[in-house]
Amino acid sequence: EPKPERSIIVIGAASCAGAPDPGCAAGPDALHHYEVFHDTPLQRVAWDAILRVPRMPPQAALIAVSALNRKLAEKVHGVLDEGNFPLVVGGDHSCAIGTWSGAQRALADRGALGLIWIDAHMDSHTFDTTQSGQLHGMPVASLLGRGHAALRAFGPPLPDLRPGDLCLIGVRSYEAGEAALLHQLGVRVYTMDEVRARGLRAVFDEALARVRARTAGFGVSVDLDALDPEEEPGVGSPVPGGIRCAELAAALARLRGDPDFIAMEIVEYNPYRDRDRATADAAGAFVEAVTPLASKPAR
Ligand code: EXY
Ligand code: MN
Ligand code: MN
Ligand code: MN
Repeated sequence: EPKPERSIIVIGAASCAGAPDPGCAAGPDALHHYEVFHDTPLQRVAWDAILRVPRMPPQAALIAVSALNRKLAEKVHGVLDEGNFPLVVGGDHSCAIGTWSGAQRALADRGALGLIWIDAHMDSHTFDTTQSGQLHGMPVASLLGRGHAALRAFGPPLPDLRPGDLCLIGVRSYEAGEAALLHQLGVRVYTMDEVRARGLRAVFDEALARVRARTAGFGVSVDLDALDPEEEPGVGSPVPGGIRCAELAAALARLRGDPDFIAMEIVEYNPYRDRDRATADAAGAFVEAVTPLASKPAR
């Protein structure tokens, strides 16, 4: 008989330890308060990690973020092993190390993980190239195996994310060091200029083909600062220009129910910078886009 519909299990990662701006630690609570996700059989809020200490010195942040990501990886792995769909809600983007390590661990014996990373930034700094020292600028380098040892030092060694299984979409703010790393590794970066020239749909379809080609499953990491801060200002690191919410929601809706689409992440929501809940509404549109239609909650 048909497989039972997967439940979306919302996992809060309320941490700002990887970012200069503490506002995003309130992200999960605010989105839950705004009823962006619903307590229905298809959407359950399962776990909320709190790490609300802003502006830690780098060494302390490293320890704190690594501890949070260890728990987050276990949580994501468990949700996938139950046959459900983890939706991680940040918090700053350093939580991605936990989210996608957990996904890799769940896939381990079946194959590699593919990842589409939607972001105004590259998040690909190492400790050698970063200028800010902020950990939310490093998760991609870490997942590619170039991160600080302390960020990956949990559980049995994981395979690195393979450069050919990763695509970035929406990039319009980065530094030379991280661009050089992605270029050297051959990671496909679809800049915001390319998205504007070709349209998000064409870029998204091409990225999908890439992250599916040689993997056992793939995920999507949505940094809300990929959107246009004119429309959705509620993020920690806004950059002018950006992806239109409706276009991204339409792209995500095409993934609904796709068995190879195994997890999603929505991060960097800063409620204190939001205006008329526009950014919270965008996050809600992305959650709805991937939520199975059966028993859709009445809004
Ligand atoms: N590239 C800059 C840095 O490394 O500090 C800005 C990083 C912003 C990261 C946000 C989560 O995308
Ligand atoms: Mn990011
Ligand atoms: Mn397992
Ligand atoms: Mn970003």
